[in-house]
Amino acid sequence: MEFSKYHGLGNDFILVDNRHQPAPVLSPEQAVTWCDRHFGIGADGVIFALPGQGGTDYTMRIYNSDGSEPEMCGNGIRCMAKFLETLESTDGRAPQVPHTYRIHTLAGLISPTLQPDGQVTVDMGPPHLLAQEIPTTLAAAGEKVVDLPLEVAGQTWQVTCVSMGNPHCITFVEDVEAIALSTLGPKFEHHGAFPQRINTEFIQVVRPDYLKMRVWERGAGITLACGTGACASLVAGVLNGVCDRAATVELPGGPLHIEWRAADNRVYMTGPAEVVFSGSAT
Ligand code: ZDP
Repeated sequence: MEFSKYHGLGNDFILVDNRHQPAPVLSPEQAVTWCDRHFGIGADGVIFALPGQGGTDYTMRIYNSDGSEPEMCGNGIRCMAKFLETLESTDGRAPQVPHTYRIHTLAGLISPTLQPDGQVTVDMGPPHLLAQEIPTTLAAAGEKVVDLPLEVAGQTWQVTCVSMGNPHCITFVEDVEAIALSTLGPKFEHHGAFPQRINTEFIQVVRPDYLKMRVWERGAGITLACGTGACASLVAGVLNGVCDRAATVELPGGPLHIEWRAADNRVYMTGPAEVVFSGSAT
């Protein structure tokens, strides 16, 4: 089976041309094997480019490296836009850049735009802030979770929760380097307050327009970058009054530009996506 390996700031994915079958051609178990960094190809997830539905150009499905299926993936959808550009070019119908794809995801319609400089800007849609939309039991249904206490590992953390289609819990800290991510991450991920588990971001506000982030991803653990997490973190920063509506979010793998526009309540993410290699696997 043919595949291509991509990364967005070191958050790496195996992309599969699934345009001619209605369902992913790999099982979640096969995806786990492919993602293994020692016994497989190695990746944080597998992404399938499927036929569109409901008037969209394509559908994106993704499995995490543990085989679970998230609703959305910000770095992954930038990779998918570049992958589609290559597939269409091979078919002799290269898109004219700038070009916007309409992509159906489990988080609804998401629109990445190929930019002339090679970066991809994604209209990530509006953030969802109500407790039941995260989902979390940290507040009553209909209420937001902004700067509320959460007990993890014998400590009280002040957390803010944001859904970008997938769930995120954000904590602002003095120094992200001082956070014991590999021990704290799983405790947040599996905390009883999050019935669908949770992606966890620790954020250091360097300046109102510059945030530093480290992430523990649901189903994937420590990754070098998380697009939905960077978007959720900027929204959390605005809700807490600690950052501007547009900022650079520095991840271990590099910077993303994030903007939560007041005019339309939507979040826009701009960043790179690169092909690494293509191959075939069994
Ligand atoms: O929500 C989840 O289970 C995440 N692990 C999905 C992947 C998110 C990602 N890192 C991103 O960039 O948004 C790919």
